[in-house]
Amino acid sequence: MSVARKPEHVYIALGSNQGDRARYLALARERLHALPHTEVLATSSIDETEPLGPPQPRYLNQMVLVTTGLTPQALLAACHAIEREAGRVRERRWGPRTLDIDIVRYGDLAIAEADLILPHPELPNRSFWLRELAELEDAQP
Ligand code: A4P
Ligand code: MG
Repeated sequence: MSVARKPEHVYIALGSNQGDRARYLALARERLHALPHTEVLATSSIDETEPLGPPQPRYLNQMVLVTTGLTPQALLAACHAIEREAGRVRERRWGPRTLDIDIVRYGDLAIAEADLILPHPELPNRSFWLRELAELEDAQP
């Protein structure tokens, strides 16, 4: 994993709508905290939300604030590895999943690469993300 940056504050969105949803969110929080040069600083409360996209079970959503020295690409790869550990099978876009981890904001970075767009383009459209983000920002000293 490449470490090429001074630590940045990163907001990461967790979502689950299959299996033991709360346990998958807990697994994600634990694994993120265990990543090198990474610490979970704060966690939002958990929302139960109506599914966006095709009909599917309701989601549990939660946002976490981490500080990390990992590059955005290294962090994305780590998030995908945690999703795999949760047994996620990629079937269709916006379909049901045991665990989804999206990087919402990485410091002030704005990039649009093939596999990583920051800030996450859906942020303005997801009321639960906006609520969770505001909760974490309010909690900052
Ligand atoms: N990717 C690009 N930018 C990012 C980023 N900032 N963070 C790429 C994470 N990934 C990013 O994602 C597809 C690709 O997006 C990744 O390989 C990565 O390179 P994916 O997780 O494989 O597929 P996906 O999750 O099905 O698609 P996408 O576009 O990530 O969908 P979302 O936004 O994750 O939506 N309803 C409720 N209520 N709550 C939810 O959390 N989530 C979804 C999935 C649908 N409906 C929902 C919820
Ligand atoms: Mg995703």
